[in-house]
Formats: sequence, C-alpha cells, structure tokens
Amino acid sequence: MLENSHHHTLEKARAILKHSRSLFVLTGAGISAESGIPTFRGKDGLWKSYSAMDLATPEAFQKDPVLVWEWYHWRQEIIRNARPNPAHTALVALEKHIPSFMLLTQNVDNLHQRAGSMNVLELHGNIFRTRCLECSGTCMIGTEDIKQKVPLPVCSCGGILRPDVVWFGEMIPQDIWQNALTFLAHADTALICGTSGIVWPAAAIPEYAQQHNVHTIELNIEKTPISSIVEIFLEGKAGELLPDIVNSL
Ligand code: BV8
Ligand code: ZN
Repeated sequence: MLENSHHHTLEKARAILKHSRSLFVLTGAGISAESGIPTFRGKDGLWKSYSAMDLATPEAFQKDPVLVWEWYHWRQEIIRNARPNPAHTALVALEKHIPSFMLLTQNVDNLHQRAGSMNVLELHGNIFRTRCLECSGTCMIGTEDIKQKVPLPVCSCGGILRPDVVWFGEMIPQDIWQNALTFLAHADTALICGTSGIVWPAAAIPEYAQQHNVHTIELNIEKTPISSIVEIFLEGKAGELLPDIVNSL
C-alpha cells in the first residue's frame, strides 16, 4: 500500500512540475546533507557540545568573537572540502527547464552557486562573505584567506570582520524577502526542499503559497510542521528524489 501511494504522490508531483511555467524553490540544510554538511538540528549539528542556536547569534559574537569565528572556520573547512550533490545539480537542470524560476535558500554554504545555479537568493547570507563592524564593507573570502587562521579577521579599515550571515534575532535582507514573496505570489508551484520548517520567516512560505493558490510540494526525509499545510509531501532524500523527478520531466 505504502509503495504505490508514494508512487502516486511522485506522479502527481511530476505532473504539477511538468506543467509549471513559474517555479519557486525554497531549500534548507537538508539539501546539503548528502554533501556531508551537518544540518542545523540534526544530531550531527553539534560542535564541541555547542548547538548552532547558541553560536549563531549577535550575543554569542559579542561575548566571544574568537569562539564564534572558530565555529565558522570549522564549517568553512567542511564546506570547502565538500561538493554539491545530485540534489543541487537537479535544481540547476530545473532552472534551465522552467521559464520562470526562483531559488531562495536558507543555506549559507554557497553550494547552489558551486553547482551552477544562476539566480540564488540567499535569505540568511553566505558563510564565505565577511562584513566589517565599522565600515560595513563586505567581501568574499578567497579559499586562500581561509588558511589565515588569525582568530579575529580584521578589515583594511581596522574594524573587526564578522561572518556576513543573518543570526537569530537579526533582520533578514528585506529586499530579498520582498522579491521572494512577490515572485511566490504569482508562481504556479512552490517546491520546499530539506527544511525543518522551524526558522522564521522562511517557515511562513508554505502558508503564504497556499493563500495565493500556488501548488505546494514538500520534499523531506521526514514529516515537518509544514507537512500538514502542503498539497504534496514527498518522503525521501533530496539527492535521490530530485534527480528522479527532474530527469523524468
Ligand atoms: C527574525 C545563518 C526578527 C546563520 C540561520 C525567539 C527569540 C529570537 C528570535 C526568535 C524567537 N522565536 C522566533 C524567533 C525568530 C527566529 C526563529 O525563527 N527562531 C526559531 C528557531 C524559532 N528567526 C530569526 O531570528 C530570523 N530573524 O525573525 O528577525 C526581527 C524582527 C524585527 C527586527 C529584528 C529582528 C533570522 C533567522 C535566520 C537564522 N540564521 N542561518 C548560520 O548559518 O550560521 S538559520 C539556520 O537554520 C540555517 O540557515 C538553516 O538553513 C536554517 C533553517 O534550518 P533548516 O534549513 O530547516 O535546517 P534544519 O537542520 O533545521 O533541518 C534540516 C531538514 O532537512 C530536516 O527537516 C531534515 O529532516 C531534512 N533533511 C535531512 N537530510 C535530508 C533532508 N531532507 C531531504 N534530503 C535529505 N538528505
Ligand atoms: Zn571596515
């Protein structure tokens, strides 16, 4: 029974995507899990017994910037040695296939860009970009800079650099957020992939899509708080299901 209902939902999702002219995709840490990147809330999300929630905050940086940079350097190293997985590649193919396409990611790992996605909106910033606390100048860290193991990277103006990511309690980039909502309101379909649906405001996306009569498809290895809102829930790994769906469009 389970098998053919799964097959049925897969066929339904394929049919919806096949006829979509404008597709909005939201991704979370789950899409990078098969690249070996620890997810935020998964058991592997811990570092030296700290949880991401403790460290990804302005307060943590204020209190101990060296510790927070140590955590980011650790994550940068893992990501630099990782590669995009078939889920990222499937989204690159999907972007080429669908006339109007937007990819909004909650991830900061730059893997969508490395996979070749052209138009990536980063809702939570990018772990390889720094921002100066003094002059607000931002710059992408080249891979060679990461070797620079100075505990506190400093800007040419002398100000301390922070990771250019959105911490908990910080505002998300309003231009990106407004862009995403405008696109979503007029899209045929929203594909929500590999997110626990816990972090706001991204967690509001399925509800917003439903309100605008947009088809909603969720892909996750397990049910989440948004699974009861979406039209179709596809259970499985993004690295397996996404290529399977995209190759058959
Ligand atoms: C804001 C960048 C307000 C940093 C991230 C109380 C106090 C303070 C704030 C709040 C509060 N209550 C609510 C809030 C708001 C808060 C929030 O939502 N908190 C939650 C925890 C309750 N949100 C914010 O603070 C946001 N800002 O609201 O501003 C404001 C208003 C006015 C004025 C000022 C401020 C900012 C949120 C951004 C936080 N930054 N990242 C960094 O990365 O270092 S969020 C972080 O979580 C990552 O970006 C991650 O992408 C994101 C979301 O998590 P997920 O992607 O869903 O990852 P997770 O591990 O949770 O789940 C993985 C999923 O994948 C699972 O479902 C798993 O089943 C699935 N999966 C695993 N493997 C696979 C898979 N799926 C498919 N295939 C697989 N192989
Ligand atoms: Zn500066």
